Amino acid sequence: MLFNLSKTSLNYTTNAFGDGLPRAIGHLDLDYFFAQVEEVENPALKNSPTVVCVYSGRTEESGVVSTANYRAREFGVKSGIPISLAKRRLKDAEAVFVPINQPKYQVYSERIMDSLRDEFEVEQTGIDEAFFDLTRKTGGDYAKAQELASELKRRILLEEGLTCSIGIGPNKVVAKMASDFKKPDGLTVVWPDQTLSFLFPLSVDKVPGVGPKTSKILKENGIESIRGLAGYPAENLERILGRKLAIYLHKAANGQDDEPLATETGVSQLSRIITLKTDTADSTEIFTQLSPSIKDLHERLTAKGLFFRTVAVIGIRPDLSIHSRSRSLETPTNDYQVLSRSARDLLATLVSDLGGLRRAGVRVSDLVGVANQQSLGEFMS
Ligand code: TTP
Ligand code: MG
Repeated sequence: MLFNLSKTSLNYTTNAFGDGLPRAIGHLDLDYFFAQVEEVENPALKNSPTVVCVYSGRTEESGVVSTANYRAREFGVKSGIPISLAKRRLKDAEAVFVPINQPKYQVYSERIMDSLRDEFEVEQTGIDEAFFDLTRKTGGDYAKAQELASELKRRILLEEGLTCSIGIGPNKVVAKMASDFKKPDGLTVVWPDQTLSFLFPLSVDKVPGVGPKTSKILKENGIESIRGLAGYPAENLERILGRKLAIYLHKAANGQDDEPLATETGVSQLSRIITLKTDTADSTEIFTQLSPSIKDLHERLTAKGLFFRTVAVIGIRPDLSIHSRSRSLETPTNDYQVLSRSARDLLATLVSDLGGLRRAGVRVSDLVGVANQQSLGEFMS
Protein backbone atom coordinates (compact mmCIF):
# COMPACT_ATOMS: atom_id res chain seq x y z
CA MET A 1 0.00 0.00 0.00
CA LEU A 2 1.44 3.33 -1.01
CA PHE A 3 -0.52 5.65 1.20
CA ASN A 4 -1.44 5.19 4.74
CA LEU A 5 -4.86 6.76 4.68
CA SER A 6 -6.63 7.08 7.93
CA LYS A 7 -10.28 7.32 6.96
CA THR A 8 -11.36 7.84 10.52
CA SER A 9 -9.51 11.14 10.61
CA LEU A 10 -11.71 12.46 7.82
CA ASN A 11 -14.57 13.84 9.79
CA TYR A 12 -12.59 15.72 12.32
CA THR A 13 -9.51 16.96 10.56
CA THR A 14 -8.40 19.64 12.93
CA ASN A 15 -7.13 22.99 11.86
CA ALA A 16 -3.65 24.45 11.76
CA PHE A 17 -4.17 26.36 15.01
CA GLY A 18 -4.14 23.05 16.85
CA ASP A 19 -7.18 24.04 18.87
CA GLY A 20 -9.05 20.86 17.98
CA LEU A 21 -11.84 22.52 16.02
CA PRO A 22 -13.02 20.85 12.81
CA ARG A 23 -11.94 23.12 9.96
CA ALA A 24 -14.59 25.02 8.04
CA ILE A 25 -13.14 26.33 4.78
CA GLY A 26 -15.04 28.52 2.34
CA HIS A 27 -14.44 29.04 -1.36
CA LEU A 28 -16.00 32.04 -3.09
CA ASP A 29 -16.22 32.43 -6.86
CA LEU A 30 -17.96 35.40 -8.46
CA ASP A 31 -20.48 34.38 -11.12
CA TYR A 32 -19.66 35.11 -14.80
CA PHE A 33 -17.50 37.82 -13.32
CA PHE A 34 -16.39 40.12 -16.16
CA ALA A 35 -19.78 39.91 -17.87
CA GLN A 36 -21.62 40.50 -14.61
CA VAL A 37 -19.61 43.68 -13.97
CA GLU A 38 -20.63 44.86 -17.43
CA GLU A 39 -24.26 44.18 -16.46
CA VAL A 40 -23.90 46.16 -13.22
CA GLU A 41 -22.61 49.15 -15.15
CA ASN A 42 -25.18 48.75 -17.92
CA PRO A 43 -28.23 46.90 -16.54
CA ALA A 44 -29.85 46.69 -20.00
CA LEU A 45 -27.30 43.94 -20.78
CA LYS A 46 -29.07 41.62 -18.30
CA ASN A 47 -31.78 41.07 -20.90
CA SER A 48 -29.39 40.07 -23.67
CA PRO A 49 -26.82 37.38 -24.17
CA THR A 50 -23.65 39.34 -23.36
CA VAL A 51 -20.16 38.32 -24.39
CA VAL A 52 -16.91 39.85 -23.11
CA CYS A 53 -14.35 39.69 -25.91
CA VAL A 54 -10.56 39.76 -26.12
CA TYR A 55 -10.09 41.19 -29.61
CA SER A 56 -6.71 40.41 -31.11
CA GLY A 57 -7.09 43.32 -33.53
CA ARG A 58 -6.14 41.38 -36.64
CA THR A 59 -9.63 41.37 -38.12
CA GLU A 60 -12.85 42.73 -36.70
CA GLU A 61 -13.82 39.31 -35.42
CA SER A 62 -10.52 37.76 -34.49
CA GLY A 63 -9.96 36.97 -30.84
CA VAL A 64 -11.46 34.84 -28.10
CA VAL A 65 -14.32 35.01 -25.64
CA SER A 66 -13.19 35.97 -22.14
CA THR A 67 -16.52 35.07 -20.55
CA ALA A 68 -20.24 35.37 -21.17
CA ASN A 69 -23.40 35.79 -19.12
CA TYR A 70 -25.64 32.78 -18.52
CA ARG A 71 -28.04 33.83 -21.29
CA ALA A 72 -25.20 33.58 -23.78
CA ARG A 73 -24.03 30.30 -22.25
CA GLU A 74 -27.39 28.76 -23.19
CA PHE A 75 -26.19 29.08 -26.79
CA GLY A 76 -22.94 27.26 -26.06
CA VAL A 77 -20.87 30.41 -25.71
CA LYS A 78 -18.13 30.15 -23.08
CA SER A 79 -14.61 31.26 -22.13
CA GLY A 80 -11.95 30.47 -24.70
CA ILE A 81 -14.01 29.93 -27.86
CA PRO A 82 -13.30 32.13 -30.91
CA ILE A 83 -15.38 35.30 -31.15
CA SER A 84 -16.37 34.30 -34.69
CA LEU A 85 -17.87 31.06 -33.37
CA ALA A 86 -19.72 32.94 -30.60
CA LYS A 87 -21.15 35.30 -33.22
CA ARG A 88 -22.37 32.37 -35.29
CA ARG A 89 -23.98 30.70 -32.29
CA LEU A 90 -25.70 33.94 -31.31
CA LYS A 91 -26.65 34.93 -34.85
CA ASP A 92 -30.38 35.34 -34.16
CA ALA A 93 -30.16 36.22 -30.47
CA GLU A 94 -29.56 39.97 -30.47
CA ALA A 95 -26.45 39.47 -28.40
CA VAL A 96 -24.14 42.22 -27.17
CA PHE A 97 -20.35 41.95 -27.56
CA VAL A 98 -18.26 44.14 -25.30
CA PRO A 99 -14.47 44.51 -25.25
CA ILE A 100 -12.66 43.27 -22.14
CA ASN A 101 -11.79 46.01 -19.61
CA GLN A 102 -9.53 44.39 -17.04
CA PRO A 103 -8.80 47.53 -14.92
CA LYS A 104 -12.51 47.98 -14.35
CA TYR A 105 -12.96 44.39 -13.11
CA GLN A 106 -9.84 44.75 -10.97
CA VAL A 107 -11.42 47.60 -9.00
CA TYR A 108 -14.48 45.44 -8.15
CA SER A 109 -12.24 42.50 -7.32
CA GLU A 110 -10.03 44.51 -4.96
CA ARG A 111 -12.96 45.95 -3.07
CA ILE A 112 -14.54 42.53 -2.59
CA MET A 113 -11.28 40.81 -1.64
CA ASP A 114 -10.37 43.63 0.78
CA SER A 115 -13.71 43.36 2.55
CA LEU A 116 -13.32 39.55 2.72
CA ARG A 117 -9.85 40.05 4.25
CA ASP A 118 -11.34 42.40 6.82
CA GLU A 119 -13.34 39.46 8.17
CA PHE A 120 -11.39 36.29 7.48
CA GLU A 121 -8.02 34.77 6.77
CA VAL A 122 -7.99 34.72 2.97
CA GLU A 123 -6.07 33.00 0.19
CA GLN A 124 -6.93 34.75 -3.05
CA THR A 125 -6.47 32.38 -5.98
CA GLY A 126 -7.66 34.50 -8.90
CA ILE A 127 -9.28 37.80 -9.82
CA ASP A 128 -12.69 36.46 -8.82
CA GLU A 129 -12.00 33.65 -6.39
CA ALA A 130 -10.64 33.06 -2.92
CA PHE A 131 -10.55 30.59 -0.06
CA PHE A 132 -11.46 31.92 3.36
CA ASP A 133 -11.20 30.30 6.76
CA LEU A 134 -14.41 30.19 8.80
CA THR A 135 -13.02 27.94 11.53
CA ARG A 136 -12.28 30.53 14.18
CA LYS A 137 -15.40 32.63 13.69
CA THR A 138 -17.68 29.60 13.83
CA GLY A 139 -15.82 27.36 16.25
CA GLY A 140 -16.23 24.70 13.54
CA ASP A 141 -20.04 24.97 13.65
CA TYR A 142 -21.22 24.43 10.07
CA ALA A 143 -24.68 25.90 10.64
CA LYS A 144 -22.98 29.10 11.74
CA ALA A 145 -20.65 28.92 8.73
CA GLN A 146 -23.68 28.64 6.46
CA GLU A 147 -25.18 31.75 8.09
CA LEU A 148 -21.96 33.75 7.67
CA ALA A 149 -21.72 32.72 4.03
CA SER A 150 -25.34 33.78 3.35
CA GLU A 151 -24.59 37.09 4.98
CA LEU A 152 -21.48 37.52 2.83
CA LYS A 153 -23.46 36.79 -0.34
CA ARG A 154 -26.11 39.32 0.67
CA ARG A 155 -23.49 41.96 1.36
CA ILE A 156 -21.65 41.52 -1.94
CA LEU A 157 -25.00 41.75 -3.76
CA LEU A 158 -26.02 44.86 -1.85
CA GLU A 159 -22.70 46.67 -2.08
CA GLU A 160 -21.53 45.62 -5.53
CA GLY A 161 -24.65 44.30 -7.25
CA LEU A 162 -22.85 41.00 -7.91
CA THR A 163 -23.87 37.41 -7.22
CA CYS A 164 -21.33 34.77 -6.29
CA SER A 165 -21.24 31.09 -5.48
CA ILE A 166 -19.82 29.81 -2.23
CA GLY A 167 -18.87 26.33 -1.12
CA ILE A 168 -18.03 25.28 2.42
CA GLY A 169 -16.27 22.09 3.40
CA PRO A 170 -13.65 20.59 5.71
CA ASN A 171 -10.76 21.51 3.40
CA LYS A 172 -9.82 23.48 0.28
CA VAL A 173 -10.44 20.71 -2.24
CA VAL A 174 -13.97 19.99 -0.98
CA ALA A 175 -14.78 23.72 -0.60
CA LYS A 176 -13.77 24.37 -4.20
CA MET A 177 -15.85 21.51 -5.54
CA ALA A 178 -18.76 22.73 -3.40
CA SER A 179 -18.64 26.28 -4.82
CA ASP A 180 -18.69 24.79 -8.31
CA PHE A 181 -21.61 22.47 -7.46
CA LYS A 182 -24.36 25.06 -7.79
CA LYS A 183 -23.80 28.11 -9.98
CA PRO A 184 -24.80 30.89 -10.34
CA ASP A 185 -25.79 32.30 -6.95
CA GLY A 186 -25.17 29.01 -5.16
CA LEU A 187 -24.37 28.14 -1.56
CA THR A 188 -23.34 24.56 -0.96
CA VAL A 189 -22.35 23.40 2.49
CA VAL A 190 -20.72 20.00 2.78
CA TRP A 191 -20.85 18.96 6.43
CA PRO A 192 -17.78 16.89 7.36
CA ASP A 193 -19.76 13.68 7.69
CA GLN A 194 -21.35 14.23 4.25
CA THR A 195 -18.05 14.62 2.46
CA LEU A 196 -17.92 11.22 0.81
CA SER A 197 -21.59 11.14 -0.16
CA PHE A 198 -21.09 14.59 -1.76
CA LEU A 199 -17.94 13.60 -3.64
CA PHE A 200 -18.57 10.03 -4.77
CA PRO A 201 -21.28 10.63 -7.42
CA LEU A 202 -19.31 13.46 -9.07
CA SER A 203 -17.25 12.97 -12.22
CA VAL A 204 -13.46 12.84 -11.83
CA ASP A 205 -13.40 15.97 -14.03
CA LYS A 206 -14.69 17.93 -11.04
CA VAL A 207 -11.56 17.34 -8.95
CA PRO A 208 -9.45 20.54 -9.02
CA GLY A 209 -6.33 19.86 -11.06
CA VAL A 210 -7.90 17.24 -13.31
CA GLY A 211 -7.59 18.73 -16.79
CA PRO A 212 -8.36 17.11 -20.15
CA LYS A 213 -5.09 15.13 -20.16
CA THR A 214 -5.51 13.52 -16.73
CA SER A 215 -9.22 13.03 -17.36
CA LYS A 216 -8.46 11.07 -20.54
CA ILE A 217 -5.96 8.81 -18.77
CA LEU A 218 -8.37 8.14 -15.91
CA LYS A 219 -11.22 7.31 -18.26
CA GLU A 220 -9.05 5.04 -20.39
CA ASN A 221 -8.50 3.11 -17.17
CA GLY A 222 -12.21 2.90 -16.46
CA ILE A 223 -12.24 5.60 -13.76
CA GLU A 224 -15.23 7.87 -14.33
CA SER A 225 -16.57 8.88 -10.93
CA ILE A 226 -14.84 10.07 -7.78
CA ARG A 227 -16.13 6.88 -6.15
CA GLY A 228 -14.17 4.93 -8.77
CA LEU A 229 -11.09 7.06 -8.15
CA ALA A 230 -11.33 6.65 -4.37
CA GLY A 231 -11.53 2.89 -4.65
CA TYR A 232 -8.87 2.44 -7.33
CA PRO A 233 -5.80 0.60 -6.04
CA ALA A 234 -3.24 3.23 -5.11
CA GLU A 235 -0.33 1.30 -6.68
CA ASN A 236 -2.07 1.27 -10.05
CA LEU A 237 -2.92 4.93 -9.84
CA GLU A 238 0.72 5.74 -9.21
CA ARG A 239 1.74 3.67 -12.22
CA ILE A 240 -0.56 5.55 -14.60
CA LEU A 241 -0.19 9.08 -13.22
CA GLY A 242 3.09 9.33 -11.37
CA ARG A 243 3.50 9.44 -7.62
CA LYS A 244 2.74 13.07 -6.83
CA LEU A 245 -0.49 13.35 -8.77
CA ALA A 246 -1.61 9.88 -7.67
CA ILE A 247 -1.21 10.72 -3.98
CA TYR A 248 -3.04 14.02 -4.37
CA LEU A 249 -5.93 12.48 -6.34
CA HIS A 250 -6.31 9.47 -4.08
CA LYS A 251 -6.54 11.69 -1.03
CA ALA A 252 -8.81 14.25 -2.71
CA ALA A 253 -11.21 11.52 -3.85
CA ASN A 254 -11.38 10.34 -0.26
CA GLY A 255 -12.17 13.87 0.92
CA GLN A 256 -8.74 14.44 2.40
CA ASP A 257 -6.60 17.52 1.97
CA ASP A 258 -4.40 19.06 4.67
CA GLU A 259 -3.21 22.03 2.58
CA PRO A 260 -3.32 25.12 4.77
CA LEU A 261 -4.57 28.37 3.30
CA ALA A 262 -1.69 30.35 1.83
CA THR A 263 -2.84 33.52 3.54
CA GLU A 264 -0.86 36.67 3.27
CA THR A 265 1.30 36.95 6.38
CA GLY A 266 -1.16 38.97 8.36
CA VAL A 267 -2.77 41.90 6.61
CA SER A 268 -0.35 43.68 4.32
CA GLN A 269 -2.59 46.54 3.26
CA LEU A 270 -6.06 47.98 3.67
CA SER A 271 -7.87 50.13 1.16
CA ARG A 272 -11.17 51.78 0.33
CA ILE A 273 -12.31 53.01 -3.09
CA ILE A 274 -15.40 55.08 -3.85
CA THR A 275 -17.16 56.22 -7.01
CA LEU A 276 -17.47 60.01 -7.00
CA LYS A 277 -20.93 61.53 -7.39
CA THR A 278 -19.75 63.15 -10.63
CA ASP A 279 -16.40 63.17 -12.40
CA THR A 280 -14.45 66.06 -10.92
CA ALA A 281 -11.01 67.70 -10.77
CA ASP A 282 -11.78 69.53 -7.51
CA SER A 283 -9.46 67.83 -5.01
CA THR A 284 -11.18 69.42 -1.99
CA GLU A 285 -14.51 67.99 -3.14
CA ILE A 286 -12.92 64.57 -3.75
CA PHE A 287 -11.36 64.66 -0.29
CA THR A 288 -14.75 65.52 1.27
CA GLN A 289 -16.41 62.57 -0.46
CA LEU A 290 -13.55 60.25 0.46
CA SER A 291 -13.42 61.31 4.13
CA PRO A 292 -15.97 58.78 5.48
CA SER A 293 -13.94 56.01 3.83
CA ILE A 294 -10.74 57.33 5.40
CA LYS A 295 -12.49 57.25 8.80
CA ASP A 296 -13.75 53.75 8.13
CA LEU A 297 -10.28 52.61 7.09
CA HIS A 298 -8.80 54.12 10.26
CA GLU A 299 -11.36 52.30 12.40
CA ARG A 300 -10.47 48.99 10.74
CA LEU A 301 -6.82 49.67 11.32
CA THR A 302 -7.35 50.47 14.99
CA ALA A 303 -9.61 47.47 15.48
CA LYS A 304 -6.87 45.24 14.10
CA GLY A 305 -4.22 46.96 16.24
CA LEU A 306 -2.19 47.95 13.20
CA PHE A 307 0.20 50.84 12.48
CA PHE A 308 0.88 52.00 8.93
CA ARG A 309 4.02 53.42 7.37
CA THR A 310 2.83 54.13 3.83
CA VAL A 311 -0.25 56.04 2.71
CA ALA A 312 -1.39 56.06 -0.91
CA VAL A 313 -4.27 57.58 -2.80
CA ILE A 314 -5.70 55.92 -5.87
CA GLY A 315 -7.35 57.80 -8.71
CA ILE A 316 -9.36 56.26 -11.52
CA ARG A 317 -9.90 58.56 -14.47
CA PRO A 318 -13.00 58.66 -16.69
CA ASP A 319 -11.10 56.46 -19.19
CA LEU A 320 -10.81 53.96 -16.27
CA SER A 321 -7.01 54.11 -16.16
CA ILE A 322 -5.76 53.66 -12.60
CA HIS A 323 -3.10 55.88 -10.97
CA SER A 324 -1.71 56.29 -7.49
CA ARG A 325 0.56 58.49 -5.41
CA SER A 326 2.12 57.38 -2.13
CA ARG A 327 4.13 58.68 0.79
CA SER A 328 6.16 56.70 3.33
CA LEU A 329 6.64 57.94 6.87
CA GLU A 330 9.80 57.73 8.97
CA THR A 331 8.09 55.60 11.58
CA PRO A 332 4.83 53.65 11.62
CA THR A 333 1.83 55.36 13.20
CA ASN A 334 -1.90 54.89 13.65
CA ASP A 335 -2.60 58.61 13.92
CA TYR A 336 -5.82 59.62 12.18
CA GLN A 337 -4.65 63.17 11.47
CA VAL A 338 -1.49 61.90 9.77
CA LEU A 339 -3.56 59.57 7.62
CA SER A 340 -6.14 62.16 6.73
CA ARG A 341 -3.64 64.97 5.99
CA SER A 342 -1.41 62.71 3.91
CA ALA A 343 -4.42 61.58 1.87
CA ARG A 344 -5.50 65.19 1.35
CA ASP A 345 -2.03 66.31 0.18
CA LEU A 346 -1.54 63.29 -2.06
CA LEU A 347 -4.96 63.80 -3.63
CA ALA A 348 -4.07 67.41 -4.45
CA THR A 349 -0.89 66.22 -6.20
CA LEU A 350 -2.67 63.41 -8.02
CA VAL A 351 -5.45 65.65 -9.30
CA SER A 352 -3.10 68.40 -10.40
CA ASP A 353 -1.11 65.77 -12.37
CA LEU A 354 -4.10 63.94 -13.85
CA GLY A 355 -7.13 66.24 -13.96
CA GLY A 356 -10.64 64.86 -13.41
CA LEU A 357 -11.35 61.59 -11.60
CA ARG A 358 -14.25 59.18 -11.67
CA ARG A 359 -13.23 57.19 -8.60
CA ALA A 360 -10.88 57.81 -5.72
CA GLY A 361 -9.44 55.66 -3.01
CA VAL A 362 -7.05 55.51 -0.10
CA ARG A 363 -4.69 52.73 0.89
CA VAL A 364 -2.40 52.12 3.85
CA SER A 365 0.42 49.61 3.61
CA ASP A 366 3.68 48.53 5.28
CA LEU A 367 1.48 47.58 8.20
CA VAL A 368 2.92 46.63 11.55
CA GLY A 369 0.91 44.93 14.29
CA VAL A 370 0.99 46.35 17.80
CA ALA A 371 0.45 42.81 19.02
CA ASN A 372 3.82 42.16 17.47
CA GLN A 373 5.69 44.49 19.81
CA GLN A 374 9.05 43.15 18.88
CA SER A 375 8.75 43.92 15.21
CA LEU A 376 7.33 47.35 15.99
CA GLY A 377 10.24 48.00 18.35
CA GLU A 378 12.70 46.85 15.71
CA PHE A 379 11.02 49.07 13.21
CA MET A 380 11.17 52.11 15.49
CA SER A 381 14.79 51.55 16.37
P1 TTP B 1 -14.16 32.04 -13.95
O1 TTP B 1 -14.53 32.18 -12.52
O2 TTP B 1 -13.54 30.76 -14.42
O3 TTP B 1 -15.45 32.26 -14.87
P2 TTP B 1 -16.67 33.23 -14.68
O4 TTP B 1 -16.59 33.99 -13.40
O5 TTP B 1 -16.80 34.06 -15.93
O6 TTP B 1 -17.89 32.23 -14.68
P3 TTP B 1 -18.44 31.32 -13.48
O7 TTP B 1 -19.84 31.82 -13.22
O8 TTP B 1 -18.45 29.95 -14.06
O9 TTP B 1 -17.52 31.48 -12.33
O10 TTP B 1 -13.16 33.19 -14.41
C1 TTP B 1 -13.22 34.50 -13.85
C2 TTP B 1 -12.97 35.53 -14.94
O11 TTP B 1 -11.72 35.30 -15.59
C3 TTP B 1 -14.02 35.51 -16.03
O12 TTP B 1 -15.15 36.31 -15.75
C4 TTP B 1 -13.26 36.01 -17.23
C5 TTP B 1 -11.82 35.60 -16.97
N1 TTP B 1 -11.48 34.44 -17.82
C6 TTP B 1 -10.90 34.67 -19.08
O13 TTP B 1 -10.69 35.83 -19.47
N2 TTP B 1 -10.58 33.60 -19.86
C7 TTP B 1 -10.84 32.30 -19.48
O14 TTP B 1 -10.55 31.36 -20.24
C8 TTP B 1 -11.44 32.08 -18.17
C9 TTP B 1 -11.74 30.66 -17.73
C10 TTP B 1 -11.74 33.17 -17.41
MG1 MG C 1 -16.23 33.09 -11.53
